[in-house]
Amino acid sequence: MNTSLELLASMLPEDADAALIVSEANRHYFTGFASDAGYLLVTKEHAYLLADFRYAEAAENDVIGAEVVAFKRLSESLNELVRKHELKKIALEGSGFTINEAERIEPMLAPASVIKNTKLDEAIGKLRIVKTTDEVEKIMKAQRITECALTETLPLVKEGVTEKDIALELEYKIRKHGAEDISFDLITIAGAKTSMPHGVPGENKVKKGDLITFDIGALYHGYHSDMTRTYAFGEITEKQKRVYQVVYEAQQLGLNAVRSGVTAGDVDKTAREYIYHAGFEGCFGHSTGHGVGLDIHELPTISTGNETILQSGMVITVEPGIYLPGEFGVRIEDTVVVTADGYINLCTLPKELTIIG
Ligand SMILES: [Mn+2]
Repeated sequence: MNTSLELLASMLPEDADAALIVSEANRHYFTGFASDAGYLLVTKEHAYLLADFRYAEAAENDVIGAEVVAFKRLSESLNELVRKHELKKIALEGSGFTINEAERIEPMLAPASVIKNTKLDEAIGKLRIVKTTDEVEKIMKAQRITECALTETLPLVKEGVTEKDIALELEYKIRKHGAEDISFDLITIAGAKTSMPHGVPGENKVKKGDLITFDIGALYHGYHSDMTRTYAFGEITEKQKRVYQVVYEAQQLGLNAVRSGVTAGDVDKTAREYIYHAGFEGCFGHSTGHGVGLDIHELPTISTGNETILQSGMVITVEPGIYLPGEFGVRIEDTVVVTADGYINLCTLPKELTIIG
């Protein structure tokens, strides 16, 4: 077994003698192997990655720390392993199995019974919440790719270009720079649409006086990056400038609050209160941030009252915003690694109000 599998084996919920994992992110996390389908069975001493014909050869090449079982009939292979290791209770990955899949898999594990609760997921969550150096490097690489792509795309943003054009150009450049995919559907929105935190790029054309929001990221070796910048296209109003300044300061204050030992809620509170006290209560309706890794949104959530204590090695975003429906919105987001006395910012593009076009 590799280190992460050994840790999981030592953290199995006390009543379980094995775990069955199905989600793509967790299979990837524990075996280093990315695939659309498969099952990972982890006992206290052994780990098996069960792959069907489509993935068996690639799995043999890439899986680290688990024995690859190329199965023809899942029920037969699973049952063989249950009997070989005399398994009695197998914890299912609650967030990975749908109810239907759990119903289907349960009889395949007989005579072992299954445990369906949140304990296994909590154990895995504890492992994944702190990133290894290798994971941080992949997120950083994804971020570098994103920054190159954005830097090359900004000069192409001209009056009359559509939001969709910008998104497509960015996606092309992100992939061209070596990402296997974009991190999520890129958000490149302009003008009044920026008041929608997750607006979808459409046929809306960029015009002078718009704010343009770029919430973008790349996927690199399974790891996501996440960054938001809001730029002014041409001259903007005093009100737009003021809102930008408040978000800019709130984001910096939020970052300043980050260090190991503080709670996630503390970081949220710092950014949120600044925005509310500046007169924008009710205009910041989402959490201040979230963890980033094999999933774009992971633990810890940087939200109101969350008492999760930040630890060195966590990778989180700090992304406050102000949204004025029908007018405009501003969000600024960095992804940072938590350290003992602060953070390392993985995002290096400037945040001072910048006029493009
Ligand atoms: Mn984000």
